[in-house]
Amino acid sequence: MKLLFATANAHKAEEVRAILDGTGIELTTLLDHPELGDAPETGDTFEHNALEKAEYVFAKTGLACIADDSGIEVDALGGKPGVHSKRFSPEATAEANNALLLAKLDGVAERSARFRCVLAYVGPDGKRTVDGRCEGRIVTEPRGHEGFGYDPLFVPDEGGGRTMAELSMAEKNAISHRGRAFSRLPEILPG
Ligand code: ITT
Repeated sequence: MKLLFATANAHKAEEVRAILDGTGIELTTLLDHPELGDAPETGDTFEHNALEKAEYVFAKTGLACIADDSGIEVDALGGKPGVHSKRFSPEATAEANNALLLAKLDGVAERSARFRCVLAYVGPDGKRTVDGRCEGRIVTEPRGHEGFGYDPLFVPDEGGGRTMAELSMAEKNAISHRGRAFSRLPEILPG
């Protein structure tokens, strides 16, 4: 089956291709289709934004589409940055986002957090979502060079004390919010 994944994030696409390896599902992404432009994400929830991205691309192509909206929720910050994870800092780079998060948690002992991912399918037969999460905590110094985004700051409960950025992609996919959401992809595909 062919699916158009409404993402322009090359790291996400690489992770998801690895998760779906061997399933017979073939993905193209917005990086393969620059003519489709950027998918909008204007909502206050992961679910709204995941559906919005997939609906945008489905409306333009008529093809079966999926999208993932994801981010990190930090309990001491009332769940921020959440849906605004990508643009947490004015610079909106991973380095600046991570530096801002560490600054906001300076001296804070309660460092629990979670990654969340909502995966949406939109196709000729309708629209459906599933989600995945990964619980953990924020460290005080970045560690590791794998992955992307907030991975160097996040120690998953199941990672043996390593940050997400110290896990291989296969190890990350086995426990991550995205790995968990995409393991449920068959639930939302046409029967
Ligand atoms: P698309 O919308 O094009 O898919 P994006 O990067 O904008 O790509 P999101 O809107 O879902 O994706 O924002 C997710 C942000 O949350 C992302 O830019 C990272 O800052 C963070 N994030 C999400 N998943 C992550 C992961 O697995 N590891 C580290 N950071 C992650």
